[in-house]
Amino acid sequence: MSRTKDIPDYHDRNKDLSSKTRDEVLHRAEIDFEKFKKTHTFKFPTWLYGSPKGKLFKLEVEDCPRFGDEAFVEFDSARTAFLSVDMQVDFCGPKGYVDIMGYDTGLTSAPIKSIMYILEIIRNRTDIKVIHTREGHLPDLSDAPYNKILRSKIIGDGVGIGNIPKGGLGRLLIRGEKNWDIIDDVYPISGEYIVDKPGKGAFGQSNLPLILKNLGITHLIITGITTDVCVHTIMREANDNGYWCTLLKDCTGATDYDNHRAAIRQIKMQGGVFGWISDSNKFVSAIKSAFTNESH
Ligand code: C5J
Repeated sequence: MSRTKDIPDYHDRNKDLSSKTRDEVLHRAEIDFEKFKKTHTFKFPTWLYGSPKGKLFKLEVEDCPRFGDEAFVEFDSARTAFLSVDMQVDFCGPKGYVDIMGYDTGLTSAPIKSIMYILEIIRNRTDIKVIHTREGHLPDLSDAPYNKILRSKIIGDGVGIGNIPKGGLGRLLIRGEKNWDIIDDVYPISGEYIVDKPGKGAFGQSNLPLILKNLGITHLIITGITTDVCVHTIMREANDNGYWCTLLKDCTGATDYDNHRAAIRQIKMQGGVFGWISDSNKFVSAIKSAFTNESH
């Protein structure tokens, strides 16, 4: 890829790391490994990102590095984003896409209360950035792969992406329709970011990477639906791009409970193959002790 002096390289997501020598990175990994053995904490890497700009908070994570172990992750609040993935009527409401496919929206709406609780704390007490995503397509479906259109029509018994179900609010998964929008309970407020994406992931075909980079984000708290599809895809993409990801397990849900549990378990493998698992109570405790010195 050619670069000019005047054009910033927005795609260089590992700029911080690439400015270090390989020897330095390997040396730091040795130091941080020794620190982890003593503290069971993934310290915020100031050598990589610089001094904290907000408050440091320390979150307990589950089953790390092995099942049954307990560890902690340090976050700089100013470099942390809270992601609420696809909390749309289409995925958790009546006559939405998931409902029309015949799945139990009781499972996908289960995390709403926990997400509301966390959002209130973040909005009122912290400088953590909030980013919402929405999955959806252009009205002419020009951004929808044919395989997705066809499969959705088959599973919906003739009513798929772009169709209006009987008694429904609008065309399934189409941008601008009521069913496509985020549910009122967790609707974005002024100052928060909304990312629209045609796919399950958000790093290939949306402006999420640019927003994260421009905000200087290093760590993500991930919530939303569904655990095994969009949430997992985004977490995997973010992890591959160097973001430190933590999923709050009670703030997510899937169309099948076993899939939800398996998706959580997959993340814990290999010492945290895509990041870490925590929950809303642990997160609120961490925030409260960092921002107000009161315990949960
Ligand atoms: C799905 C999503 N399940 N938001 N989308 O198709 O997880």
